Amino acid sequence: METSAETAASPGVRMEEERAKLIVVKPEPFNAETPPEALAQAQTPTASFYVRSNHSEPELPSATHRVAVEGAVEAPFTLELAELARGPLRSLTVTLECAGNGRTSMSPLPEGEPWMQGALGTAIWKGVPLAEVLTRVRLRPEVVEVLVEGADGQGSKRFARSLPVSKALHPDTLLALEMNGAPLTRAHGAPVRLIVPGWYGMASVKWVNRIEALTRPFEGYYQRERYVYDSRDGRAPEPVTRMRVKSQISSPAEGERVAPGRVVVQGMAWSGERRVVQVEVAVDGGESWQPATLLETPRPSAWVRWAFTWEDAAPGRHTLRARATDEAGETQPELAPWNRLGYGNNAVQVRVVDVG
Ligand SMILES: Nc1nc2c(c(=O)[nH]1)N[C@H]1C(S)=C(S)[C@@H](COP(=O)(O)O)O[C@H]1N2
Ligand SMILES: [Mo]
Repeated sequence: METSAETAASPGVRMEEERAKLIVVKPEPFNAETPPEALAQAQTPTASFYVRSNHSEPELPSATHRVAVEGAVEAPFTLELAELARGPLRSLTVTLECAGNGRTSMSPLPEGEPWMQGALGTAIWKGVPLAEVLTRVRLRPEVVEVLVEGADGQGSKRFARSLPVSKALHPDTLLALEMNGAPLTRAHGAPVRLIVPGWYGMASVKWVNRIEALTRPFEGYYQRERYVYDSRDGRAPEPVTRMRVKSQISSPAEGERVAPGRVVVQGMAWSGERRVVQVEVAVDGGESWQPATLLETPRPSAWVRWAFTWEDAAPGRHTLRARATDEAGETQPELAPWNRLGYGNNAVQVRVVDVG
């Protein structure tokens, strides 16, 4: 491949431009939120899609990068990306939410990155089902989990996560090569990342380096010390897995002043691998919840957008709240269970709106 000085310089410039479209939470390792105006779109543009990285971003050579597939398998092999790109390829619209999204509204404030509500985004991911690769290596019957390791972090802090065999073999669990119709960017895991639809973002390992079939549950740092609900009440910490049912108001925006009369309230709602079946809106506190309209056919693992017409908004300050319910009947709580690391905050949010 030819690399001129000009093309070698442009990725850096592009990265600067892209980072300007995010709200920086930490410059290094780079962590940033999706800005509210980008969350108002059906799909989140890559340049505005939140970035959550526990370590500095590795720069992997996309042309020569390989993924070892090994462990308790009959036929281990080393996967070349060109081979992976030949498919079978699948494209899926998937919402990713960081488990720590909304942490700053938990009380007492837990430790961890101070995410507001922007560690969230929806993209179209294209890749090969992990199941294709696992079928090829032939898992031994005693395999209980599949470990996927990233190329970031050192020693025991190497970023690695395991999945139960059933989730690893699910046809929607992808080794993704593309995001929103273009090759993955470095920040989002180039050249190959896992996408685990319906689970909080930590499961979707970026910069995949190695895949290992395990005969015992994985006990690594990012499996046992992080991404666990530790309620500190003496019970064993529970692993963080699927995204809890949640909704968000995108319009009116925070601090926006709206004209009196008819106000269209819009937002989105999602719930792990489940479909959202209902969104309700309450104006001015209390228990008077009214149904919103779902604007799309709800799909599993992706947010659905909704709208609600607020008739006769009177001058003055008002509050708006949205509450989603999924097909299993699970509804957002007023207060999410507190936990030491501040994960899974799906509490109903309050939007304050000034009318007039
Ligand atoms: N290798 C690696 N993969 C990772 C992480 C990481 O730190 N290292 N962070 C995880 C977390 S916590 C989240 S929320 C998602 C974020 O994906 P994004 O940065 O593409 O939005 O990546 C996950 N995959
Ligand atoms: Mo995360």
